[in-house]
Amino acid sequence: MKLYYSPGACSLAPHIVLRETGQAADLVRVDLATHRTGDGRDFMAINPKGQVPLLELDDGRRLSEGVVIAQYLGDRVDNPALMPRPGTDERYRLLEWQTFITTELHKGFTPLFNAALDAAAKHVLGQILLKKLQWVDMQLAERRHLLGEPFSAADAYLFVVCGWTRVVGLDIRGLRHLQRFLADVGARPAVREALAAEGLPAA
Ligand SMILES: N[C@@H](CCC(=O)N[C@@H](CS)C(=O)NCC(=O)O)C(=O)O
Repeated sequence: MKLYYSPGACSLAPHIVLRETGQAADLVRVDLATHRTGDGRDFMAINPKGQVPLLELDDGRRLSEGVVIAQYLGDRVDNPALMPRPGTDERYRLLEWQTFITTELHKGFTPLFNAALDAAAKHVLGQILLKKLQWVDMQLAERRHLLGEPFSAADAYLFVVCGWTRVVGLDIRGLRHLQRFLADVGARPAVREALAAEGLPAA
């Protein structure tokens, strides 16, 4: 398999799932500004959406959308903590969290990276995002990870999007349950390996 990624982007979430489940894939770096891959190919010809992550299977089929890629990778191995089995209550809880993270958090961050948006607009959008992160912080007061005790694919995704707060200057230092969660997840060997493989500092 090949995982197309950009360092620290949302592709880091399925990358963590790969390593947590001990599966191998070649990492292909993509420059999102030029849409060129590290080996000089036109990424738009590979994924016309122009977005990472993209997973290329050994038979050449390609899968986009990070939440789906994480589920695909999780379903290939027997690890019901990381990826609960289809049809179980835990699986629906996982989907609930992945959907919340992708629609409410991930896409809430996207305009904050947009250089064309002015500071006032970014402040308003940042405060909306902060309210959602405060709610997540409250959820983590009662549980170690999003689904309870075990680490799941949703935790990998939350870890990645929260890392962007530092880049966009959103102050979440006061969210102590979330801080504990981020330190905890950042210390996982698979997470450290994924960060190092993308050339990123440890969390
Ligand atoms: N719906 C997609 C969104 C992926 C996405 O937003 N990827 C960003 C990086 S985090 C990207 O590739 N941005 C470049 C672009 O949109 O041109 C998913 O969840 O996988």
